[in-house]
Amino acid sequence: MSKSKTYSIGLISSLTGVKEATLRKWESRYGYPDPGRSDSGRRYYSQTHLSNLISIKEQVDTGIPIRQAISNLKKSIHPVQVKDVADMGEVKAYGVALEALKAHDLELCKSELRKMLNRGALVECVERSLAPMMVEVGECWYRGEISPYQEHCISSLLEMALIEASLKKRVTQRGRNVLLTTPYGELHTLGLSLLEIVLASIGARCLNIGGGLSFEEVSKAVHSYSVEIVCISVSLYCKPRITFQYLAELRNCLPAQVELWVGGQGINLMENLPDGVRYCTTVGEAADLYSSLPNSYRPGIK
Ligand code: B12
Repeated sequence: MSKSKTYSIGLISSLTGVKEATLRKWESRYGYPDPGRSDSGRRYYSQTHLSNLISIKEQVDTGIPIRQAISNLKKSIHPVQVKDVADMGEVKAYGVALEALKAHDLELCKSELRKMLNRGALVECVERSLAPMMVEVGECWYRGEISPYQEHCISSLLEMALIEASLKKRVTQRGRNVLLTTPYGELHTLGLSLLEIVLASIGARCLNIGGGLSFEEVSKAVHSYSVEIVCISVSLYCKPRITFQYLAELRNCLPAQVELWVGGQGINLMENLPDGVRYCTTVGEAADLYSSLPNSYRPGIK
């Protein structure tokens, strides 16, 4: 049977900044969060719990009493589309790569990444193997199975494997100009690289400017390269309120005809998005959207 992505109480506490004891207290006093229990009685939390708890914590931080924050949540219809990060029951393709990383066998790790990228459809590989693998890397670090330097190693091995694969799979890029970046100060750029390889494979002319630039810089790049679509990747590191502000300001700087798409796990933590910003739950969805844009939509390309 397939099983959705779940989080332990420790990981939930680290991701939300709410102490484990406080989570248990809220549960017994206010009935929320309402985690599932494993056979051995350990609490496990869903992606929905994670996004709701981030929202509760934000409200509490602004002085709203916890009882009210929880009742607000129960009353509200949560507009965020919560997706399961991966169907962990089926995702096995990256197992060897992770074991090789843990055993310091970087050659094996590298060749496994290459194999994954050469096997089957690219979108499937990204969505079912590579992105879930990186999420699992985070959990391995959390459980103390790998050190931060190993997280850095696998990130750069994956970047290299993606570059190699995109050189091999190169198709003629006659499509739209797409700029890829992350919000200001955000250095989690692998989501961009994964999106880039998929969009480039269907002809998009991708300009991946990496992460951490201000929206003024992004906006300058958009003008200089006649960009038609701006893609922003938002990781769990991004604070929802700051990301909202960034996206709203960026939207304001961009010409109206330029599409602004967002994706990444961090979007699941946001209650809403500014007007004119489109959420793509997966790289596959972005590829479909890209292919469905009307031809008449295109502004002049340099
Ligand atoms: C790899 C990694 C790093 C690497 C990043 C390397 C790189 N080049 O990206 C390194 C080691 C550098 C790093 C640094 C840090 N990290 Co880090 N990192 C991770 C890790 C393990 C994986 C991130 C990742 O690549 N995810 C996979 C992405 C690709 O998946 P995804 O978001 O679901 O995206 C998919 C789709 O949504 C789509 N997509 C993504 N974006 C977009 C955009 C559009 C438009 C579309 C259409 C689609 C799309 O494509 C993907 C494929 O399907 C996460 C763990 C986690 N659970 O995320 C921690 C994590 C994000 N990091 C974390 C932290 C704390 C840090 C550091 C602060 C650590 C430190 N003390 O220095 C720094 C922060 C750096 C910064 N300023 O940004 C925390 C954040 C928690 C928090 N609430 O703050 C996490 C969650 C780890 C944890 N469990 O605590 N990190």
